[in-house]
Amino acid sequence: MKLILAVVQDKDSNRLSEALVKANFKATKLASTGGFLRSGNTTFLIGTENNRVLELLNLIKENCQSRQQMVAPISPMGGNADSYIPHPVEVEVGGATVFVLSVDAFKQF
Ligand code: 2BA
Repeated sequence: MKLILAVVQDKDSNRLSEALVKANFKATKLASTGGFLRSGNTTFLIGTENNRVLELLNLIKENCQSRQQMVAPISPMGGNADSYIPHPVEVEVGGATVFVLSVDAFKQF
């Protein structure tokens, strides 16, 4: 068995949830925050059999798109805010960041 951790953009989370239910995958959704942009995203925990991992990865790929996002620059620590000229930077976020972990045991009580 594998545990798939998928960090996706909030905009894609409902579509992905629906696709998971339709394809009979069981999932848990966690509200999460990106360490870099510090904006909300969604982390899915999905436990599945080894032989369905590829199907699941394709489903995540189909339902999560990449988008450009502007990053508000952070003023330098201890710097002079008056002389600081902020230059917003564009970054590409997603489609999805996915980790595939082996599961030692799976139990439900
Ligand atoms: P954030 O950390 O908010 O990152 C959003 C996007 O900002 C990233 O998109 C990437 O394009 C850019 N970025 C992140 N760190 C950067 C840095 N140090 N310098 C320059 N640009 C940077 P994605 O790579 O698609 O990541 C989307 C979200 O997936 C991340 O949101 C984070 O929540 C998660 N993530 C990505 N890689 C991860 C990792 N290795 N471990 C845990 N979570 C990860």
